[in-house]
Amino acid sequence: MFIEPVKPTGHNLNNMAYFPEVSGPIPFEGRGSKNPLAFRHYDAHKVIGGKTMAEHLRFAVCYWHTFRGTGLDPFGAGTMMRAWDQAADPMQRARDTMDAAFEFMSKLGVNFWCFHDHDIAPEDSSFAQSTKNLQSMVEYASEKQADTGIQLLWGTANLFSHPRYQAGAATNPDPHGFAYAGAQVKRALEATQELGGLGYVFWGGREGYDTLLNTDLKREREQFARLLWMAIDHAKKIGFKGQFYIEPKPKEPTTHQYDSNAEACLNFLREFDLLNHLKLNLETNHATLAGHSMLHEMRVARHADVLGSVDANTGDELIGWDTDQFPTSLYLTTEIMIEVLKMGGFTSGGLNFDAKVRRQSHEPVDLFYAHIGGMDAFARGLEVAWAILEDGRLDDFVRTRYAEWESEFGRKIMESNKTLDDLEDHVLRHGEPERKSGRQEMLENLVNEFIL
Ligand code: XUL
Ligand code: CO
Repeated sequence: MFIEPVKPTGHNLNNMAYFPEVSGPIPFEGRGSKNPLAFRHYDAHKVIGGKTMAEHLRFAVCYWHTFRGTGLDPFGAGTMMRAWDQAADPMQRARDTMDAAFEFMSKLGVNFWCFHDHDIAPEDSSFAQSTKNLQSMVEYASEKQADTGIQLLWGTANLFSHPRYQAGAATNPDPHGFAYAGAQVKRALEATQELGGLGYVFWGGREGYDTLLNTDLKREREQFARLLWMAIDHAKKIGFKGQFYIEPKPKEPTTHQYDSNAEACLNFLREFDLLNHLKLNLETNHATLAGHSMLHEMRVARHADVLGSVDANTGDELIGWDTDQFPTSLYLTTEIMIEVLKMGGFTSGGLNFDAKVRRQSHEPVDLFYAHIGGMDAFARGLEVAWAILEDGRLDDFVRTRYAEWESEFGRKIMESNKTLDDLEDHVLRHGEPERKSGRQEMLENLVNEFIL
């Protein structure tokens, strides 16, 4: 079922102070516009194939990078100017941050957001107090959602930052560590439900190992599956109907992460009978780290019916780590949107900008430039993808390339009506197969025909 998004404009813009450069909402001005605070391609109401751009793209802003990211890197301190992160009291800071978040999202004109439990509410001296903080911030967020019409795409628990998870969360060698993770998942899931969240993500940042010398890999994978099952059971108990996702990533911070790529996730989900309960939330920079293109990951997931949602970002060609940059390549966004269109569009999922501005882009207004660029790149990618699919030559080429498999001989092989003896007989009668060009360059030109 397609979930009707709220109108992208008309949000309540009263009381907004953190982004004075933008009186909002960001307007659509079209291709010729030279205004850096306007969309050139993203026209929320433009209809493509019976759905508006807003309905196709389902943009979400991520809370962690956008409002909590400091610009800290392994070599230097935070750089970001963030007026909402100044109050001495952590709960006041949390409320200020949420004010800034909803001001930003309203002005940008997105319909969805995503968060980790401790993005929105500070961890405190005890689990009970941390839970109170979370509940209080969920109430605050609930009001903001009602005021603006912005919906929660998904929630999650941060099971990787605190030192207690240094040896893993679900995959901790100590069941006490596992219990802490489970308790956190329970509360994060309940928070997600209370906010009407459409999904819940598991990203196994510490669910892997640094060295096999100290690791019982078999047991850890079983533990990971156990926690997922416990979450599914709890969802049933509390009536949470949202979609669960697992987000593949091969490494960083661990040397090896168990949910390393789409195919490894599929194997894991099948092995532990979880395939009916979780879909994949795919992220471009994670695909890159796994040595795959995002297109590969998307295609694998789509064919297995587990393509759920996308963390929209990109890596850097020269830096080997997860730089989480905003996506600007039209090739990338076109490829992603081809897969989304081919699966019939998002249902519970969307495009979540799990991306951060560069350390030198430290002013709040840079957050607007970053998201506007990403949204425009995806809007144009959607148009190009739609045009390529409508044109049909790309699909036709692939169909023709495999056409012989529809012949009687090809069909019989696949229907198990042929043996190796029959194949030898075929070769003896027909000799060498004819070689046909794969036409890669011609097809690359065809894609360019639509992008340029
Ligand atoms: C980390 C990452 C996470 C998940 C949510 O690489 O992508 O932010 O998306 O935990
Ligand atoms: Co992510």
